[in-house]
Amino acid sequence: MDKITFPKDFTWGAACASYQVEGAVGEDSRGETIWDRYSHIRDGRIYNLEDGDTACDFYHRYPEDIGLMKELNIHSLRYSIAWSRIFPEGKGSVNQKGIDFYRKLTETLLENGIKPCATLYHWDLPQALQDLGGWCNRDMAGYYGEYAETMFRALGDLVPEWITINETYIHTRNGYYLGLHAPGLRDFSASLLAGHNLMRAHGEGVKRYRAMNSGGKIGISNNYGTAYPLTGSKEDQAAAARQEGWRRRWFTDPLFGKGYPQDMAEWYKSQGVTLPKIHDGDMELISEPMDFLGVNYYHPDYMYYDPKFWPNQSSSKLTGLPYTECNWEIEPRGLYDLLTFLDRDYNHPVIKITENGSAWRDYINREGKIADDNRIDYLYRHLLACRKAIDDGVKLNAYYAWSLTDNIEWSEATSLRFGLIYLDYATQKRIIKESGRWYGNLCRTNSFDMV
Ligand code: IFM
Repeated sequence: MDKITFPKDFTWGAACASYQVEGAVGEDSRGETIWDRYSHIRDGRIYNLEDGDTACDFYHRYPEDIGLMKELNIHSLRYSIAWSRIFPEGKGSVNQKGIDFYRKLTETLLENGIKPCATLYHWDLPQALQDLGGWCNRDMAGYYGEYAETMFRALGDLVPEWITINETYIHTRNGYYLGLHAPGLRDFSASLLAGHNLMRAHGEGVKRYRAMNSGGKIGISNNYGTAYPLTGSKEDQAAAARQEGWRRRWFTDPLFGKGYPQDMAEWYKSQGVTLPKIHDGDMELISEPMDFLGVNYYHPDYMYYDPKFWPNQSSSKLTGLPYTECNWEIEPRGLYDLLTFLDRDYNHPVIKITENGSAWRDYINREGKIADDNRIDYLYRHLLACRKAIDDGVKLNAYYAWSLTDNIEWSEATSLRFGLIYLDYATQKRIIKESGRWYGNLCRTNSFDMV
């Protein structure tokens, strides 16, 4: 059987995020986050009125999860730090217990031969900062800078790779525009302003990291979904271009020194959107050179002209492809196209896939196994796309499966399972899924069988 082999030194990882796994929301002086506030309203905005109060209890059970990672030979864990464990009020005095937790977690990874990759912000903003306007407040970039520097000092000797911000597009779209995530706003102009400040915060993080000369690497994780026109009509083509303009170029061009895409800025003005005010130095800060671009990819966007959807006038539709439990179509060519577009448009950056994966209705079968062949199939097809992109010159050097374990999928809470490891939330028992075993074999051999 032919084998698909990856370059030597390729990193095979798995990812998770603080709010989604940690639980222990009231422990060790952790401050309230926007997700605690949002989920505790219990008006039906979260599946089954759930919350992340306990989640996977990773705060206490991380040694077990790290043990399972070791069993699977997973090389690296991408985890995130809860800002509110470090600064319960978002700024001011440091909570040493928070630092101690992340030091212990990071040391345990290293003791098990697992490379730490730490994300500084994965959506769980301290509520105290939301009370000051959240990401719409320009001062946030400075508060973030203080927090980031505190973490670089606390963990810089242990963590070789840092991610500043997770998914500016999804966080601002769902949290500030569509009201689907915390903090639950519905204001497109506010979402662009929040995005501008998140990208300024990213720049602050990169700048402060460089100033410390610690020798590690730093980048950002963006969420992309390659946009294709639903039909060949001019209207659908323009709708797809606008989606690409918003989801990809708006949140990537500035990072690489290209400024905001002019065509999109003009479009937004024509739709009555208030664009973020750009102050002197903002664009330079945002484009502080980083070491890699983190790519989170799940599905394509097949777009059609939809005049009712303000302001982009473009919506997506399912096209008949197989889809996952999230109703996300499975289209590996979207990942290949995305990787090659990013390589072409941003001067061949080093790329890490910092998330890719699928949710399915997993269950424990009569043999006590989770036989999730659909997840293996998804991984297989997307990894073939990665290999092809590498063959075509893309500088891809890491792949992180989303996710290590099933976890709290934000507003969908426990209803969507993305893990390589199954979580029985009632007992907190973990069971490695068949996909986890398949992935483990890939981590061990750096290859998989072509079928
Ligand atoms: O669970 C999320 C993650 O927190 C951010 N990226 C997408 C994942 C699946 O929706």
